[in-house]
Amino acid sequence: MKNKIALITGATSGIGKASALTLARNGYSIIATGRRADRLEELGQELGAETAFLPLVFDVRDREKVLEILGDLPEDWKAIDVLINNAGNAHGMDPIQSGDLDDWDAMIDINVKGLLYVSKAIIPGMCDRKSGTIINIGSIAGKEVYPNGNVYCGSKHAVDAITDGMRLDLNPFGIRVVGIHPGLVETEFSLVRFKGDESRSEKVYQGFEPLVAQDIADVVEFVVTRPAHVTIADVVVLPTAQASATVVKKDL
Ligand code: NDP
Ligand code: 8X3
Repeated sequence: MKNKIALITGATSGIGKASALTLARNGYSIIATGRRADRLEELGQELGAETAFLPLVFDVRDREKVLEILGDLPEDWKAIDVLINNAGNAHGMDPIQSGDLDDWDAMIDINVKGLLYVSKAIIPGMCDRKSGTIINIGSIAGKEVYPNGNVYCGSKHAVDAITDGMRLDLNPFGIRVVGIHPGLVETEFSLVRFKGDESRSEKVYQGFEPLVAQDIADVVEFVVTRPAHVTIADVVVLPTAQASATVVKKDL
């Protein structure tokens, strides 16, 4: 039988990469995207020869490129069963009065508009086939707002609302739409947020046991292995030390 196909955006690190490796272990053929071609090549090597692998290098902000590349997939790769809209990051963590416009553009353009461009390219095929699973990676920042989180939280609240909207509109087509909303996961996320400042990013995860990318990939695995009549619609996943976006029990 032909393998199912999963497309994972932002598979060059963190949650996306762990999800790609996990779905490959579940027999999926993998389309992995990101801007760093060398990282996608490494992922291909980790996946090994037994996994069919299609790496695609593009920036999700580039609307024309997204539509061109995803609109022209090789014939064998067109029937995508699982789309994981994962590419995203926070940029900066400043109060609203001194926030950087470039950071705001990046978060809205990547986390919200990028997710929409990719979805626009993939959803019509799922509608034609009347099947598919879309997993949008939101955040606890899409359920709550925390000080200095302003625009990142706004972008993830948008992801939460768009996920609910997709579920409503795609209901006639039997497409499953899932929101996964992690709390603190130790990945490259904080390094990006703090623009490569390792001492600042490491502090985010000190004094408690954060989630790791595989914890979220495990949820992805659970979601896609449910029978077709089951949609895990909305999941918040927190480290046990975290009770909310702002309450984290730290032993420092
Ligand atoms: P990482 O920084 O480790 O991974 C981010 C991924 O997104 C990378 O593969 C990166 O690829 C990709 N990406 C970023 N910008 C772009 C872009 N413009 N175009 C294409 N790809 C892009 O972080 P995480 O794994 O933690 O983040 C994954 C998702 O999880 C994000 O949406 C994030 O908001 C969310 N999240 C993370 C949490 C955390 O605490 N870590 C908690 C809650 C949600 P490349 O740089 O190669 O383009
Ligand atoms: C990432 C988790 O708490 O840094 O979305 O916003 S948090």
